[in-house]
Amino acid sequence: MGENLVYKILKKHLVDGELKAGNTISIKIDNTLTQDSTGTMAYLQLEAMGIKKVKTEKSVAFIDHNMLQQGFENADDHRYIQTAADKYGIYFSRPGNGICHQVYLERFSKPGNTLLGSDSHTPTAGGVGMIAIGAGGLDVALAMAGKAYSIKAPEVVKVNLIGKLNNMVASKDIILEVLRRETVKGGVGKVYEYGGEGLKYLSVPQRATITNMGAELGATTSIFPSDKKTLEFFKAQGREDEWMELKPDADAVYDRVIDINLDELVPMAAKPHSPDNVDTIKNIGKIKINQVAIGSCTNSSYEDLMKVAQILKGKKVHKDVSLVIAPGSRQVMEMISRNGALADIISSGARILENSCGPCIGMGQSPGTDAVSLRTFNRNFYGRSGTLSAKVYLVSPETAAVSAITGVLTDPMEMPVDFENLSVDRFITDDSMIIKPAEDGDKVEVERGPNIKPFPLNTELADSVSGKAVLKVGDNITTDHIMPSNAKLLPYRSNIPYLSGFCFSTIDEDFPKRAEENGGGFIVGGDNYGQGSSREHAALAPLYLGIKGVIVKSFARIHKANLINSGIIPMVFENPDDYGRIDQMDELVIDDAINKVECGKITVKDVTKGFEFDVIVELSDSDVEVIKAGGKLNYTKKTAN
Ligand code: MIC
Ligand code: SF4
Repeated sequence: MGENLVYKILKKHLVDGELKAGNTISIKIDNTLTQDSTGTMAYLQLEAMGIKKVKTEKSVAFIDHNMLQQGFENADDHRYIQTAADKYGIYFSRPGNGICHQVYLERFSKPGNTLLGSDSHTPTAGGVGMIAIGAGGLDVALAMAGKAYSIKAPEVVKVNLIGKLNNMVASKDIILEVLRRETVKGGVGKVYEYGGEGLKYLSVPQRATITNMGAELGATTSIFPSDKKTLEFFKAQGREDEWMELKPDADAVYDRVIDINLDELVPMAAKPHSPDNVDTIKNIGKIKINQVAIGSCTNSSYEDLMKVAQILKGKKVHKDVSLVIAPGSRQVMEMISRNGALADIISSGARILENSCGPCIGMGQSPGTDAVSLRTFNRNFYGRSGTLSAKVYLVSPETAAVSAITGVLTDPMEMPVDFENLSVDRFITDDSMIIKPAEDGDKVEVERGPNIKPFPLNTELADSVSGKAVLKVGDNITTDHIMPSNAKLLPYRSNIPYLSGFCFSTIDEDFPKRAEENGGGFIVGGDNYGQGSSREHAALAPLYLGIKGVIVKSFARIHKANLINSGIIPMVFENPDDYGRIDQMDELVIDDAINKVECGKITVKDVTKGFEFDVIVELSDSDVEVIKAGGKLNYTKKTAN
């Protein structure tokens, strides 16, 4: 039986466990990445581990999220990360060099390697054949300290690409189609491996759009083979010595195969407020738009911006539309400035932002009240843009640029352009904004601003755990609901006491006060709880407010791991109907908690209503120890002594 590409790479990196779908395995991590909004926490945790130098092949710290510097907080965090990187042997990509995933793809990616990143879109690097996984900062810090990373061996879904995309249909439309079919929770426990004859028409940046937004499926990661197209990209980046061919066996076995006929695909959009709420542009109709935003780690490559420039050339942005464009990296910005494409963009009336996440994470450019915003990004969760009443549609760069001209949502096939010069033989490669770490880290002093506060630590699991169900929420709660990010909050990512005051604030302003007044307690939720970002703040803020356990119908992968790392018990209703029997503020009690966590099933008493229900706690053996110790940092310290 032939092997698929995912299992070939996992096999090479296997440290522990049997490589069979559903089993817990641990794998060696070759590379790590962090960005600033999760990085401060990751480096504080790395420092707490007391190691001298990272043990990975290469680790990189990027600054791309918190770039507004409205106060001293961002600049202080950048300084902290830069000095910590210098001390511990980590490469540092300076603010202005670009979005972590775009720069990683261009300058650091390596086919066949494993990458763990403290950002949920780390799978972007799967576009060149890496196994690239998003995780919480603590797991990334542990990988930097040389520890293997534990995951469930995934099921592998082959996405078989047939035929060729028509002009004005984009690789964004491929991933939107996959999301339409598979949904935002369909990918949990799976890796999507792309293959088929359609591969030969897709460039690395097009592939990276797909692996990037594969995060929205809830998947562990997504991957493409490393082939001639990949070699072209590595040559153009001046890194052909880092390329190697990687492909599945001809008779490779998959758990499932889905076919996508590229010839039949048409331009699509994800409607508010979920990336899987997908329909064709034609079906949605010509709705009036107020803002168009082009950029983010999904769609800000040289190829994307060349297309945008050629659509905008000689045209003007509609008078009622604000068009903002953020190139993905300094390489992209420099290339389009030197070849004149930027001039075409500027003369259309577009507004140019710096090379960073920007509006994607609510750092500026919030739409107006009730505004419709078309974005080439990957997430349109409620409130993420910074404006609660805004309606965000996720689209391709082609759809975005064409609609910016017409002022209404427009199918780009109505305004075809014969694109040229979408690829180059040689990118401008200038790594002067990537700082190598010090040879001798001992001499480096880590600089800490007053915004950096210690992170909260849990206590050992008690034998009786009780408290009120201080919050009851529905399905598909995102980490943007749990711990919102916007220009006002992002500067406080290293200050959990402050942030916790805004926990769940977009849906229930009183939650932090209620949790504190009741000494913490439990959160009750529906399906796919914690989807989206890898931010461990969505576990640390509840921990700070005293939350002891979360009881839901199902969890998203990264958030569940972050809860475990914080020592918060992740529980899943054995019978989902019990969800309906509990009301907010019911008193819940777990007796004999330590034994129950060990055996994987807990009986919870609803004292208010006078009934009992069972919940499943699906944990690996070491996760059980982590929960008992009150979180992974406590556990790591305990096992080190
Ligand atoms: C996001 O896209 O939500 C972020 C901001 O990049 C996050 C990380 C964070 O919350 O800091 C992610 O995707 O993990
Ligand atoms: Fe940045 Fe947005 Fe990408 Fe997250 S999804 S890394 S905020 S560009």
